[in-house]
Amino acid sequence: MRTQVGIIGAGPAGLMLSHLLHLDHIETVILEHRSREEIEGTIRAGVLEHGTVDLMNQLGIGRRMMKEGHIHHGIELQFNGKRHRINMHDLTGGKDIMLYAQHEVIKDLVEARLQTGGQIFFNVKDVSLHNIETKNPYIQFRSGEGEELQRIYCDFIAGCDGFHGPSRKAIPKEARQEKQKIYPFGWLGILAKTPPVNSELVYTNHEKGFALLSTRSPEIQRHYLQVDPKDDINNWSDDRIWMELHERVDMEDGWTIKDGPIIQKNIVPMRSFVCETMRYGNLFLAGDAAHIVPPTGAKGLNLAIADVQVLAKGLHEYYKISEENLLNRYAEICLRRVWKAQRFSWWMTTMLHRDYEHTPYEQGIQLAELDYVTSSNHAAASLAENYVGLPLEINMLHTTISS
Ligand code: FAS
Ligand code: PHB
Repeated sequence: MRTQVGIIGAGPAGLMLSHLLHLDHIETVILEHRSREEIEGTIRAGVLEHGTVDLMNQLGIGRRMMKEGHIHHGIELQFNGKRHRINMHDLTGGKDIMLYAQHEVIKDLVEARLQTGGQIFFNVKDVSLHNIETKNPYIQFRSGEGEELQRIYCDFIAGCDGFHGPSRKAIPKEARQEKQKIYPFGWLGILAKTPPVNSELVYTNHEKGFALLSTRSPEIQRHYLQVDPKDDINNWSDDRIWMELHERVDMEDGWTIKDGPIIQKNIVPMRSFVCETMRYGNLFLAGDAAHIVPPTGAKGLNLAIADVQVLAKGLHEYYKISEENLLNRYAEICLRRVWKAQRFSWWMTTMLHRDYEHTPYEQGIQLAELDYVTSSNHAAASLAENYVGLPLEINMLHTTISS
């Protein structure tokens, strides 16, 4: 089998890349080791930057998002029992975010790919990458359990297989520049059948730990609690979860969180990770395969989408005008955005989570940071512009190349 771009992973990065290249008449094949139902049922991200929303609409795949998603103009920060609104819309000259679940984005992208003849192999096994240093790499895989090994020869391989996928590991260790920070806390996330608890997201710093109140629909809410990442979810009964949420987010003015049936709960660890070797030969890494941010800044999904826009443009110029400059600068261009998102996600995480190793002095600094961000328009504007999404360098690059 042969194609132009072999893509490993049908997450937001792999599916969006495949669709962008399809619209540019560049052939792709996606290999995904889970089933369609599984990838369309994975509960993860919930916040889309304005740039991601614009792209979905530009590509004609935003209809359901605009119908079922919720535009939010701001977020709220809560500490010392008081709420403070960050009016992102006004602070950024009219930019907003969209609450639309990642698995809904996946459904829209899979449908768009399959409706336009996209090739997605689900449930593949034993995926491995070969000859990635050469101009003729190939991906080996089985189309199912016990099936014979097959090869897809391609010009380029896009490793969009997340943090635990084979692509990054195919790059020799000595050639990989990896930088990481592991946080001493994790998130317990729940889906609950209750009405919305607030019109915007609420990020809470509390002495017992961080809490985040988010939403999915008028019937389903998404909330998170800071917990020990090594804790077992079975130690967390629904009653204990609600008791902890009430303690952290209920306010002195009598506001209290609405509780109800919890339909899903899990604990995820938190890390910041960057593999600066986003290109190795004809292998390109995108999304979580190359970088992980703690979800406090709501950046992971949006970074994955930003990476593949840069890659799609580089491949456009390679195939359409035999220009390799952008492909050669892929890692450099993506890493500028990745490191800014790393900084913002690390900053939001350290400002809002309780680190029990912190001295009373460090706790004082943390609260001063929150006080400054919620009382200075300049500081609030910096948070807002990062949260709604920084401008995509690629658009600025475009002008320079054509002029
Ligand atoms: P993904 O991990 O999504 O996709 C990789 C795909 O590759 C998967 O489908 C996987 O099955 C497949 N794959 C793996 N190994 C393979 C193999 N060997 N062969 C074939 N296929 C293989 N981000 C935000 O922007 N906003 C948020 O609000 C947010 N909240 C989050 C909350 C939680 C609890 C978590 C865990 C993450 C959150 N994120 C958030 C981050 C998250 O959304 C990721 O950044 C995003 O899924 C990255 O997309 P991809 O890079 O496409 O990787
Ligand atoms: C979510 O809705 O899942 C969500 C929102 C904001 C975050 C992380 C997750 O920072």
